[in-house]
Amino acid sequence: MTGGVLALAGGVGGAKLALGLSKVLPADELTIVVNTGDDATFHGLHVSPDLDTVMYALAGLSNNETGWGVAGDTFNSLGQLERYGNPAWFNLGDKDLATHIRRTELLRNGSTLSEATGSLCASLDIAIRIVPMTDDPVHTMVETTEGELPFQTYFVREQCRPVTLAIRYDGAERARPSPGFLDSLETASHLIICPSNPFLSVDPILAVPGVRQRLEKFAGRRLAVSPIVGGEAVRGPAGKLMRELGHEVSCVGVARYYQGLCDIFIIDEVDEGCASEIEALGMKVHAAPTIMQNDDDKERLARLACHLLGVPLAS
Ligand code: FO1
Repeated sequence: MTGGVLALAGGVGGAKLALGLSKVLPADELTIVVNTGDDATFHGLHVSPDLDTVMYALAGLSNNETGWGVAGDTFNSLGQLERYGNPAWFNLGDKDLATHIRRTELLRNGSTLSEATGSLCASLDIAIRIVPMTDDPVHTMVETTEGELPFQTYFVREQCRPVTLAIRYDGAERARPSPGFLDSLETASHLIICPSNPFLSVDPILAVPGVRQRLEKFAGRRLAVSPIVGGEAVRGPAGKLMRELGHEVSCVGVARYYQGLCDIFIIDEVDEGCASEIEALGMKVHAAPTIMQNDDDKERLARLACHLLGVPLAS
């Protein structure tokens, strides 16, 4: 028994390692804290894409081709909504819509986002604690050469095409960490930063007041996995964004960003040559295969992360 593992996740890469961790750790030893800066309202419904991506992964419902949404979903409701004149560029499937209807109903009836998430997870038989970074509204806004865009507009409707000038997290300054996050910050003995986009998925979590300072002073060991492999993002716009924001697109660039938050950094085996540069930043480096194509890959990387941290695994 340890104080448990606190994992920070967002997006598809984060959900993959979160699934691996859920397979190798006892359920009461893992809390997954998820980015909510990507949350948006579509058709009057509260959509929490990163929470759902993690939730569907742990429930075995994930669409493995896209990484988001529900496997085998249909899009009849979206087609009908489009006929009524609603924008349909954000692909919400029929089963996925049920999640957003239920979440919105719970929120309207007074539940917090943490409570709504707990209720959805219980219905999907997920024993692991999945919590939003905050119950307060935070919206990632992308300042581009074409004006400031809400995250999903930039990411999905515009396909990350406009040049990014800056990112801000609207509402973050007034947000408080969710109760589950606060509890884990106080009790966890190990921290894992999943291979999520540092700017779009991890930074909004760090922007919640007090979080960065607590993680800088975190008593236990801290490990991060690079989402950049061979100078490119494993998926998504991390590489393009990093370049546009003036960061070096490499695992070294990510390590620099996590300096002071991370003691052990896992880089992909193809980046082994970068190890000494990262070690000079004060981190121990471990090179290993990090591309997670199937469940075995996810479990293997999770085992490695726990082994490097000295976390006992579920027997
Ligand atoms: N990402 C896309 O690229 N296109 C989509 O149409 C899309 C729909 C979607 C629906 C539900 C959901 O939970 C996620 C969805 N995503 C889609 C992913 C979403 O944009 C995430 O915020 C990103 O993966 C970043 O983490």
